[in-house]
Amino acid sequence: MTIRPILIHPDPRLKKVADAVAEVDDTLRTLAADMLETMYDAPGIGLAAPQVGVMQRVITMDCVKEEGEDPRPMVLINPRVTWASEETSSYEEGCLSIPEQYADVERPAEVEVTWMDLEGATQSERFGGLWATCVQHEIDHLDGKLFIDYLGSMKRQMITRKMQKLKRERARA
Ligand code: K1U
Ligand code: ZN
Repeated sequence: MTIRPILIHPDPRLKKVADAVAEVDDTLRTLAADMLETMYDAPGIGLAAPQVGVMQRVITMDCVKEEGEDPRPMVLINPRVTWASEETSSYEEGCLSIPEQYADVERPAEVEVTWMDLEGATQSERFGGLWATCVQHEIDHLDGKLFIDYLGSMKRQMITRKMQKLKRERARA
């Protein structure tokens, strides 16, 4: 397994719509394993394939927070929201592609998601709490959308400028 570099905003690949996966093969299994390792290493609770420069509809998640609770690594291929609650909830979101920036984002509090697993079987589950926030954040990545796109343009521009500066500094180091 390999830790892959995570793209930092602004990057054109983070604004593109990712392609649906046609079949699960060894390349996809390697991508999924690398994404889980990259996510845990970051550390993060989610990761979408475009964040590692792969334009395919694959996400990983593990939102287990409690110490002593078993981890729940999840790989979701071609995930789609099939139902969303009218009730919303607000969570202070972060993003591994926008380091050290956080903002409150309001989203449906519960969602039902259908996806293909690594065996090629269709799965469906209702998510709530942090899992619901995370799965929506990750599916947004597959559609070229970032959490800062929910903010006002002033705040978004300010964060984008900070990220441009961070990328310049990292390139010089
Ligand atoms: O997609 C990503 O960029 C990953 C992102 C997912 C996410 C976080 C918060 C709300 C919605 C989606 C992250 O994992 S940022 C890091 C983070 O939240 C975290 C890191 C370590 C422990 C706990 C949380
Ligand atoms: Zn993100």
